[in-house]
Amino acid sequence: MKQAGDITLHPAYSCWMNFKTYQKSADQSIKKYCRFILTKISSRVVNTAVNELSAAIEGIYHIKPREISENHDVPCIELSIEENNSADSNQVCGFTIKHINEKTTDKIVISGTDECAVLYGVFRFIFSLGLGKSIDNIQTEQKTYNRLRMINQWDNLSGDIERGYSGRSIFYENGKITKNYARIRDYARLLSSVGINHIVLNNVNVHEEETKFITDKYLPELKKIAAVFSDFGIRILLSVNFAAPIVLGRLSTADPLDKDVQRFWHETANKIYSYIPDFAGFLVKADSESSPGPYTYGRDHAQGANMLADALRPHGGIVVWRCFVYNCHADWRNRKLDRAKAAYENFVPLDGRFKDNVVLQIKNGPMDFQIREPVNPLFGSLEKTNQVIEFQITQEYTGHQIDLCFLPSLWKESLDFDTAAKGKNSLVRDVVNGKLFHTSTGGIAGVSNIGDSPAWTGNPLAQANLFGFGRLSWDPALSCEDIASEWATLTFGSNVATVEKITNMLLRSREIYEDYTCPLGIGWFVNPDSHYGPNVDGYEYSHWGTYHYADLKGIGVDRTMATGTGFTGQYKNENAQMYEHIESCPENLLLFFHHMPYDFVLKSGLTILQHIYDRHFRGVEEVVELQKIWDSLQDEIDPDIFQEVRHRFELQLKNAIEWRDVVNTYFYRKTGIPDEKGRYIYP
Ligand code: GCV
Repeated sequence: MKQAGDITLHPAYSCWMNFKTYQKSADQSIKKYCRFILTKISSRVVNTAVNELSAAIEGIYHIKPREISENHDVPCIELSIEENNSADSNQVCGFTIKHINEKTTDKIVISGTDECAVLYGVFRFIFSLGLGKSIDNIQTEQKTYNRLRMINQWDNLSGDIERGYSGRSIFYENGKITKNYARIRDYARLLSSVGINHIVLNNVNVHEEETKFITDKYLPELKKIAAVFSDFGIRILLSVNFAAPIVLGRLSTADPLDKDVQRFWHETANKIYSYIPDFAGFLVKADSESSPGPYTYGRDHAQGANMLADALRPHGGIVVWRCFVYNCHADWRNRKLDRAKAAYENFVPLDGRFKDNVVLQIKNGPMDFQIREPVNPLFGSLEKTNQVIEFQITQEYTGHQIDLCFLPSLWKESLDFDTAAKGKNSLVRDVVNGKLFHTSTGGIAGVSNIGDSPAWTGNPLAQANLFGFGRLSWDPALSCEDIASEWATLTFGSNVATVEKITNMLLRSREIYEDYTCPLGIGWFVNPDSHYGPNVDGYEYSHWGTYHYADLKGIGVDRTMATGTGFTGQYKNENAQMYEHIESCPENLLLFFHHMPYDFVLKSGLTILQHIYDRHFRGVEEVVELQKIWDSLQDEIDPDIFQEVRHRFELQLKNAIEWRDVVNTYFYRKTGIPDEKGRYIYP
């Protein structure tokens, strides 16, 4: 029974599945099928599907459907597994929704390749009601693009979330695993509704106590959480500490070639599977930002990952091994050093050496989740290695869920990038799903943006990023427009003008954020540690020089083969040439690849300096516009959500003004070059 003050009553809690909103959109032509749910399958996930369907029908049409297992020739919704495919474990997960109307039969059939696919089909059907589809246009056939559609929680046992901006962890509290199963269940439901099928439950930075997650001390509790996710077709992984054999006090080494170390991991895997039979595997951050790894023992990352893979193999588990490995920063004394080159240099030599149950997890860009980066050149360069692309849903460098920043715009750019690895149309999305190089598995991973805030994501509009991540991981060919408008309709109802306004705000937001922060691909103007707000020279790794090399005359990093770090050479021919030359380098990445004089004239006819000034002014003006559009929606949006978002826009405007002032003043002081419009400092 829900009580007043119950967080589940908060208007933003149900996210894109608010059936009160759906009531207004749902088409009446479907109602007659909703009295009966016919299914002959009995499984936990299909039970979930039946329950979800019943709850939706009740919430939308106020009908309590009856579950039947025999066909009584009454209009109904039937759930089934497609017969030919159910035994084929390599079958790509997919579902169809059909309307069958012949002789005595008039029903909607939702059939899937397996039980999880049935659940996805049911959620899609429920979305269709929220989108106002009628019986005439409800039919669809969908197959997922990616086997791995994975969320990474950066939650710590303390209840803190690394780079979390939505409150505390829903999984951990004060050094304990919570028993917050109802909330965790609601999260599982949200994730499953957009097609997520894996979740890593703890931070990739594994601290001492979390290292014990793989022991009897924590496995009984983790097993319960795994069971909640399992009901929604989601398998769990754990981040593990490569040095666990030492930290747990069993051995004096973590050397992957040591027999005792290998035995330790085999025994550990056996133990984990005895608790959690559908455990999916390990996520590992090794030799990165103080995490231990195989380099300590003179071994390489293939040896490290394969040792863990061998331990998991008997149980069908995988090792997801991160490529975020670097050991240098910007250095004014040696400008040939380049952190951007590190992932490629560490991993390309190992291509072909990873076991087939190892998947490399590669950040979308070569640096670290900046507002604009080129695609990581590892994509297209690893031909014999399973890969997933890692995105950050949480807004570490993109506004902390205070500022509006619709990230599918950024992710699409990476997924649609043509690596040219096998000629034209060698898209990143086909590299990671395994199609291009015929690798056995792959997909998309995203660092979660949720916490215990009533709206899950702090800013209710940041829910669009979680939704968009799920939708893209299911189908990366979807357009940002479709994702944004679908989310807006499901969340706020089908009023066309409202949906258009919100869709528009979302689609513009990434560029607006870029305008008032770091234009032209330069990045790294942020405050140290927090990574929010401007501090042009302040990034924490600026001991030997800033990442932007701004001096009296110019700004940017020369990453060319001819005179710079040589990073451009990590791309395949056409792309290497495109980035190498100033004329062909996309302007929005110009300063990522080239050190340029401030008075260089861009295609717009403006100098770089003028462009930086103008964009910072424009960014602020655009935030004011976003505010106005939001204000115009006051009568359309739930008052609590409206005020919450309104408050965030006030903070965003403050932030944008600060960015404009700090950045423009910095360059004014630095360059002393007069601005043509006399606009160094605004009134
Ligand atoms: C989990 C960046 C972040 C760190 C994060 C790291 C990573 O450096 O600032 O908080 O650590 O990326 O992705 O491992």
